Amino acid sequence: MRIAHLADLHLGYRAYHRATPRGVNVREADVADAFRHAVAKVVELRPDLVLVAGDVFHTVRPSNTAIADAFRQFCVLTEGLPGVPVVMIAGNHDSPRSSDTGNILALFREIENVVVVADECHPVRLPALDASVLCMPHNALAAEGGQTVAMEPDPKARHNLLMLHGTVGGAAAEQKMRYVTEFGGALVDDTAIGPQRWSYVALGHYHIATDLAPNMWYAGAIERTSTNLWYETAPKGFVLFDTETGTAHFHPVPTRPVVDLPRLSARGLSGAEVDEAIREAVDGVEGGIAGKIVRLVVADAPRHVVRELNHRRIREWKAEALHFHLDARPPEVRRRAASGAPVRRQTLAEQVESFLSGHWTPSAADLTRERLVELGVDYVRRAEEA
Ligand SMILES: [Mn+2]
Repeated sequence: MRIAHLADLHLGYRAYHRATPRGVNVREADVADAFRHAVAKVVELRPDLVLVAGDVFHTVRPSNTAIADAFRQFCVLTEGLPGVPVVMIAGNHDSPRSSDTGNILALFREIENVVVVADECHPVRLPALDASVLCMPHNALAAEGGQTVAMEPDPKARHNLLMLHGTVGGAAAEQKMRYVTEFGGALVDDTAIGPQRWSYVALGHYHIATDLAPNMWYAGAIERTSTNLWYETAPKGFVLFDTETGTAHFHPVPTRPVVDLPRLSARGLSGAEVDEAIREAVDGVEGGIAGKIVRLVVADAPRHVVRELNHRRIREWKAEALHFHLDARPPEVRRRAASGAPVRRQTLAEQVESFLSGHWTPSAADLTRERLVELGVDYVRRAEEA
């Protein structure tokens, strides 16, 4: 049996306030394009089963464009693969906290051969394939009170598959995963999974395609939509696993180029010299920066040097790229008061709190400042702990 395993589609993801000629956010269109390519490739590969391991949508309330597009593509997928089951679970991004919100993925139940498991863990039996897929969506794993879910293969099925959306812990994960986790995921230990008991384990949540065992993969996202975009240097795509040979093949899909330029140091340089170093870095990008997502970290850049930079030129690069992030960072100094007593620098959480409480103006009327401060500080603390 050949299984196409996709995850973390994040349809409806938006960033950078740029629109296509049709008025769609450029990154939303990128993600939709990546999905279209993935669907076309899956159809071409003719698998026996398609698994989608959560975060089909980026939010619990995606735009109408994203919903319509997703519906159309799942129809293309199922019409291109007559009789092939498509089993999907919900991830943390598309699982509402309150059950009365209702899950948008339920819509896909209207498509023939699509099975959606949004809230509770249960096996999906596929008699035609003599297979059983134990589905563990985010809400079931993250349920309050630490509900323990038995992860047991079905002894009556020839092929037992496990599909879950969450962070897998254990020796292989510690060695292979480049960043600790996406926020908001449930944690599952790999010893609880026991990959040797399953024909295949399809994971979702971590956005970089990673094999935690020969038959246990994170398929990774199809575009760069994680909170750690700059870590996602590896190609995006999906996994095709063959249960007969026990082998997996990663199939990349085209994505928008992301360029994280080598970090510069402005130590001891004048504004004009830093300008020149930036220009060299930008000119060195093969094929130019047009339409790309670009970051350049300039370390040890004091405020007066940043002020002196050629901002007109920087604005031109910002206009040319889809996103040009000139990340100028001040020198790390231990400031001391006149008395010589050390002055404690504000922690990042304190800086976030004071910025959001005072300097920042809410960008939308329905934002609650207190809630935002609370979330901002919480995210920073969690990142520091991680
Ligand atoms: Mn995700």
